[in-house]
Amino acid sequence: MNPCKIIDLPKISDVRGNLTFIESMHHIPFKIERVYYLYDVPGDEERGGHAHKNLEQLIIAISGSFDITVDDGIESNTYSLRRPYYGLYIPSFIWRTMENFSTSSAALVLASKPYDESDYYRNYEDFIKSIKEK
Ligand code: T46
Repeated sequence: MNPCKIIDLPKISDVRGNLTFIESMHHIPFKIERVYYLYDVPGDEERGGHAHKNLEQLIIAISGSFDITVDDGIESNTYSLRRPYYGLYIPSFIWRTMENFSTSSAALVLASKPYDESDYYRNYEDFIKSIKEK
Protein backbone atom coordinates (compact mmCIF):
# COMPACT_ATOMS: atom_id res chain seq x y z
CA MET A 1 0.00 0.00 0.00
CA ASN A 2 1.30 3.45 -0.93
CA PRO A 3 2.41 5.08 2.37
CA CYS A 4 2.43 8.61 0.92
CA LYS A 5 -0.65 10.71 1.48
CA ILE A 6 -2.10 14.12 0.84
CA ILE A 7 -2.50 16.05 4.08
CA ASP A 8 -5.13 18.79 4.12
CA LEU A 9 -3.96 21.81 6.09
CA PRO A 10 -6.05 24.37 7.96
CA LYS A 11 -7.10 27.37 5.88
CA ILE A 12 -8.37 30.50 7.60
CA SER A 13 -10.12 32.75 5.11
CA ASP A 14 -11.46 36.28 5.46
CA VAL A 15 -11.70 39.35 3.26
CA ARG A 16 -7.93 39.89 3.66
CA GLY A 17 -7.16 36.55 2.06
CA ASN A 18 -6.09 33.14 3.36
CA LEU A 19 -3.80 31.91 6.10
CA THR A 20 -2.54 28.34 6.47
CA PHE A 21 -0.48 27.05 9.38
CA ILE A 22 1.29 23.78 10.22
CA GLU A 23 2.15 22.45 13.67
CA SER A 24 4.59 19.58 14.24
CA MET A 25 2.98 16.37 15.49
CA HIS A 26 -0.46 17.85 14.97
CA HIS A 27 -0.97 18.42 11.27
CA ILE A 28 2.07 16.36 10.28
CA PRO A 29 3.39 13.20 11.98
CA PHE A 30 6.94 14.47 12.65
CA LYS A 31 8.89 17.26 14.32
CA ILE A 32 10.14 19.83 11.82
CA GLU A 33 13.93 20.15 11.99
CA ARG A 34 14.59 21.73 8.60
CA VAL A 35 12.77 23.83 6.05
CA TYR A 36 13.95 24.35 2.47
CA TYR A 37 12.35 25.47 -0.76
CA LEU A 38 12.79 24.94 -4.46
CA TYR A 39 12.09 27.86 -6.78
CA ASP A 40 12.96 29.21 -10.23
CA VAL A 41 12.92 25.61 -11.48
CA PRO A 42 12.77 25.62 -15.31
CA GLY A 43 9.61 23.95 -16.61
CA ASP A 44 11.54 21.23 -18.41
CA GLU A 45 13.76 20.31 -15.45
CA GLU A 46 13.34 17.43 -13.01
CA ARG A 47 14.29 17.44 -9.33
CA GLY A 48 14.53 14.65 -6.80
CA GLY A 49 15.48 11.28 -8.22
CA HIS A 50 16.39 9.79 -4.87
CA ALA A 51 15.04 8.21 -1.69
CA HIS A 52 15.85 8.62 1.99
CA LYS A 53 16.75 6.09 4.66
CA ASN A 54 15.24 7.98 7.59
CA LEU A 55 13.81 11.29 6.44
CA GLU A 56 10.11 12.19 6.46
CA GLN A 57 8.91 15.23 4.54
CA LEU A 58 5.86 17.26 3.66
CA ILE A 59 6.02 18.96 0.26
CA ILE A 60 3.71 21.88 -0.49
CA ALA A 61 3.19 23.84 -3.70
CA ILE A 62 3.38 27.17 -1.91
CA SER A 63 3.07 28.85 -5.32
CA GLY A 64 2.18 27.51 -8.76
CA SER A 65 2.15 23.78 -9.43
CA PHE A 66 4.30 20.74 -10.10
CA ASP A 67 3.97 16.95 -10.16
CA ILE A 68 5.58 14.45 -7.79
CA THR A 69 5.90 10.76 -8.60
CA VAL A 70 6.50 8.52 -5.60
CA ASP A 71 7.67 4.93 -5.89
CA ASP A 72 7.92 2.50 -2.97
CA GLY A 73 9.61 -0.17 -5.08
CA ILE A 74 6.29 -1.90 -5.78
CA GLU A 75 4.00 0.76 -7.18
CA SER A 76 4.34 4.35 -8.26
CA ASN A 77 1.79 7.16 -8.01
CA THR A 78 1.84 10.70 -9.34
CA TYR A 79 0.37 13.65 -7.45
CA SER A 80 -0.23 17.10 -8.87
CA LEU A 81 0.35 19.71 -6.20
CA ARG A 82 -1.29 23.01 -7.08
CA ARG A 83 -2.62 24.70 -3.94
CA PRO A 84 -0.87 25.86 -0.73
CA TYR A 85 -3.45 24.39 1.67
CA TYR A 86 -2.44 20.77 1.24
CA GLY A 87 0.82 18.88 0.98
CA LEU A 88 2.18 15.47 0.14
CA TYR A 89 3.56 13.49 3.07
CA ILE A 90 6.50 11.28 2.04
CA PRO A 91 7.98 8.88 4.62
CA SER A 92 11.37 7.20 4.29
CA PHE A 93 12.15 4.58 1.61
CA ILE A 94 10.22 6.32 -1.15
CA TRP A 95 11.87 7.21 -4.46
CA ARG A 96 10.57 10.62 -5.58
CA THR A 97 10.85 12.69 -8.72
CA MET A 98 9.42 16.16 -9.29
CA GLU A 99 8.63 17.65 -12.69
CA ASN A 100 6.34 19.95 -14.70
CA PHE A 101 7.11 23.00 -12.58
CA SER A 102 4.88 25.89 -13.63
CA THR A 103 6.23 29.42 -14.09
CA SER A 104 6.91 31.11 -10.71
CA SER A 105 6.20 27.90 -8.82
CA ALA A 106 7.81 27.19 -5.46
CA ALA A 107 7.96 23.98 -3.41
CA LEU A 108 8.10 24.38 0.34
CA VAL A 109 9.56 21.30 2.04
CA LEU A 110 9.26 20.55 5.76
CA ALA A 111 11.74 17.88 6.83
CA SER A 112 12.10 15.75 9.95
CA LYS A 113 15.91 15.92 10.09
CA PRO A 114 18.82 18.20 9.20
CA TYR A 115 20.51 17.70 5.85
CA ASP A 116 22.62 14.54 5.74
CA GLU A 117 24.00 13.27 2.44
CA SER A 118 24.51 9.78 3.91
CA ASP A 119 20.73 9.50 4.32
CA TYR A 120 20.23 9.51 0.51
CA TYR A 121 19.85 6.70 -1.98
CA ARG A 122 20.79 8.46 -5.21
CA ASN A 123 20.97 5.26 -7.25
CA TYR A 124 17.66 3.51 -8.03
CA GLU A 125 19.17 0.00 -8.11
CA ASP A 126 20.71 0.51 -4.63
CA PHE A 127 17.30 1.69 -3.39
CA ILE A 128 15.51 -1.39 -4.77
CA LYS A 129 18.20 -3.68 -3.35
CA SER A 130 17.82 -2.15 0.10
CA ILE A 131 14.02 -2.54 -0.04
CA LYS A 132 14.42 -6.24 -0.85
CA GLU A 133 16.84 -6.65 2.07
CA LYS A 134 14.43 -4.97 4.52
C1 T46 B 1 13.89 15.97 -1.73
C2 T46 B 1 13.50 16.93 -2.79
C3 T46 B 1 12.05 17.28 -2.72
C4 T46 B 1 21.88 21.05 1.08
O1 T46 B 1 23.07 21.42 1.27
N1 T46 B 1 20.97 21.15 2.10
C5 T46 B 1 19.67 20.75 1.95
O2 T46 B 1 18.88 20.85 2.92
C6 T46 B 1 19.25 20.20 0.70
C7 T46 B 1 17.82 19.74 0.49
C8 T46 B 1 20.18 20.11 -0.30
N2 T46 B 1 21.47 20.54 -0.11
C9 T46 B 1 22.41 20.47 -1.23
C10 T46 B 1 22.74 19.08 -1.71
C11 T46 B 1 23.06 19.29 -3.16
O3 T46 B 1 24.42 19.65 -3.30
O4 T46 B 1 21.82 21.14 -2.34
C12 T46 B 1 22.20 20.49 -3.56
C13 T46 B 1 20.96 20.12 -4.36
O5 T46 B 1 20.27 19.07 -3.66
P1 T46 B 1 19.43 17.94 -4.43
O6 T46 B 1 20.05 17.63 -5.71
O7 T46 B 1 19.24 16.81 -3.46
O8 T46 B 1 18.03 18.69 -4.67
P2 T46 B 1 16.66 18.08 -5.16
O9 T46 B 1 15.76 19.23 -5.41
O10 T46 B 1 16.85 17.10 -6.24
O11 T46 B 1 16.09 17.26 -3.89
C14 T46 B 1 15.68 17.96 -2.74
C15 T46 B 1 16.06 17.19 -1.49
O12 T46 B 1 17.47 16.91 -1.53
C16 T46 B 1 15.33 15.90 -1.34
O13 T46 B 1 15.48 15.41 -0.03
O14 T46 B 1 13.10 15.15 -1.29
O15 T46 B 1 14.27 18.13 -2.79
